[in-house]
Order: sequence, then structure tokens, then C-alpha cells
Amino acid sequence: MTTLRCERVLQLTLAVIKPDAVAHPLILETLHQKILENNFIVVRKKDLWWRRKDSESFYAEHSGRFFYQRLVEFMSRQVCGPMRAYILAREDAVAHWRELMGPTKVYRARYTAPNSVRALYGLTDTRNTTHGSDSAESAKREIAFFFPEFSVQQWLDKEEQRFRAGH
Ligand code: IDP
Repeated sequence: MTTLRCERVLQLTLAVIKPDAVAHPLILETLHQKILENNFIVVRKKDLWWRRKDSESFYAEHSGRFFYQRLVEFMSRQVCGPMRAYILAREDAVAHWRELMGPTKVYRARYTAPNSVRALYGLTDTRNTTHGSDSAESAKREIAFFFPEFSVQQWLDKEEQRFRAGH
């Protein structure tokens, strides 16, 4: 469960800024501001490098597809610099972050969601700037992948206590 139910409903999602966007300070700053302007709570944030096996494991569902090797290499290339991972919270966090990202393919993003992050900053379908969990279940799994020390349930319980104490 990645949602908190009381008078407000908070949901957690995992958002990743891919390495080429992190390497560009203005894009990185713009995306960070976008997160704040969209009323996300930044629960955790870290910059990290993947080894090839991390990349293969995270994208295992795409193994065998024509873009898999390219994607795996891109996400674990040491020269490109780190990626940035966020745990974000707000109402409908999963859907809201995915809407901000726009469609997977950059050309489609440019036609159908011209103000989305991928339309504005994506270079190719591999270098499409961001990742975001696609459901509450994947958010839980992906948060554990990136932040193994973080307990979703503990955070939700604490938030609920804090919320009740304040009302
Ligand atoms: P998502 O990132 O929008 O959730 P997924 O289908 O989960 O999309 O794909 C994961 C990543 O794999 C994408 O962000 C993109 O970089 C890459 N990818 C997906 N489909 C294609 C494709 O058709 N061509 C090239 N890269 C792709």
C-alpha cells in the first residue's frame, strides 16, 4: 500500500531524473522547481550511479526488446554522471508525475503534450529525461529498489499520526 487515507490522501511515487538531464544544471534545477510547484513533498532525494546489473535488473521487463541494451547501457554509463531519484508524495502522486513527464516517446510527447518534461527536454526515446512509477504497486517496488532503507508503511503511519495530532 502506498497511500495514506485520512481527510487527505497522500500517495508516494518514485521519480527519476535520468543522467543526461542531471548533467545539465539548468534542466535539473527546472525539474526540481517543477516538483515543488506541483505541490509534491520531497520525501527523499539522492544522486546515484548504477552498475550494469542494477540497470538490467530494474529494466528486466524490457529484456529482449530492441531498445533494451541501449537503455541498460545509457542508465549505467559512468561517463554520463549520476541519476537523481526522488520519493515524492502528494494526492495522486503516481498519475500526476506521469502527466508531468508526458508520453514515453519524445516525438509523441512533442505532438500530444508539448509542455511536458519529455517534450521540452527529451532528446531521444532513451534519453527521455525522466522515469516515473506507473502504478502504486510499482511505486512500492521501485522505492524499495532505490531506497532499500526506506519503509513506505512507516512513513505513511508517521504522516497519519502527524496529521491526526494537528487536527
Ligand atoms: P515509461 O518510462 O514511460 O514508463 P516504459 O515502457 O516503462 O516507459 O519504458 C522504460 C524506458 O524504456 C522508457 O523510459 C524509454 O527510455 C525506453 N523505451 C520504451 N519504449 C521504447 C521504444 O520504443 N524505443 C526506445 N526506447 C524505449
